[in-house]
Amino acid sequence: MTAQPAELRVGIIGTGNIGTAHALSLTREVSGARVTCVFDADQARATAVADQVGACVCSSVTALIECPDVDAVLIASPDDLHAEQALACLAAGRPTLLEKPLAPVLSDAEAVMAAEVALGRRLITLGFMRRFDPAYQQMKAQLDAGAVGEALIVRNLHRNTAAPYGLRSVGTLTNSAIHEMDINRWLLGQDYASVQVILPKPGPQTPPGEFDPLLVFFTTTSGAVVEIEAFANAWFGYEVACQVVGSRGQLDLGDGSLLIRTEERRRGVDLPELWLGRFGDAYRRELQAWVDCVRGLDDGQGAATVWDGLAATTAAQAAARALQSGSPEAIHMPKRPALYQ
Ligand code: ISE
Repeated sequence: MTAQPAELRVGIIGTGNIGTAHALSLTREVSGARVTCVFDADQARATAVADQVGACVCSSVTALIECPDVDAVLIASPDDLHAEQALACLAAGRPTLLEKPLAPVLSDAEAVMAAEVALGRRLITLGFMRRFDPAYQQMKAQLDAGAVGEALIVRNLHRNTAAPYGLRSVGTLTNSAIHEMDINRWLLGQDYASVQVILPKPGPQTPPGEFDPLLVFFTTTSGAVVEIEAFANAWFGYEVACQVVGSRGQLDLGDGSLLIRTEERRRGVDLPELWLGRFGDAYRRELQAWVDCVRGLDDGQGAATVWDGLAATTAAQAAARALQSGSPEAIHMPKRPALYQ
């Protein structure tokens, strides 16, 4: 019987909602790994998580990345810190699971990709966890098998109960709808060619000068249209749905159990308040796949790479331009480096 590789010692940067969820999942659900160090700018929050999982608290991001008791790093910090922390992990040669987005700003995303290409090996996995959601995986399998013919239209719905982290309109694109920008590339196996943003009537919770909900329309390189309703302050529950209209049929993914969704009247089951309710299994499967890959037990196929992160940020930035300009914006992807073929 071949010897199992040593248990993976994981350091976690960021102990907010998702960082805490990952720490508990790695400790209680995922095999082959344990959390040895955590860091958060809020030391009290870091200490509370460390106490729950039996880890130490590092005094800085650098101390965690360089800690001799850390083999791999999970970055769950605020979006605008992702690029610099990913660069530090690459410099230290640390395998890294980086929560989405790669970076809100395209130049930062490009800098991370340039550093990983220069290193000559893929160390970073992007945390686009919907790729591990069984329902999305079934939808992709049906599409790949031609069950509904060629995809013509994809309609996505992504509602939050309240704007996470106080996101404003552009943040809804670079932090929230970026899930749809990745998962639709993955579902269809295509890149985007253009994007346009339509502004519906703002909802009652929309801050002055902001736009919520947003309707985002991408065209793909094959001419399919990908529509995203991104509603950050929906207040009637967290919900993600996806409908593919094909040349010979239709696929529907979603909770599907609610027929009336207003706060006064509900039929079916209550919707979760947060994404952890809908995608808890996807996050756990994503973590297990990452741990198995870093330990050499899995080839990591299917997980999002830095290239996927760059493609999503490219799409989000083009959508942000379209939001500002009110006109369609072309999308041009750079040449795909051999490291990501
Ligand atoms: C959050 O950061 C997530 O990743 C959730 O999956 C998403 O639904 C939410 O809109 C984001 O803000």
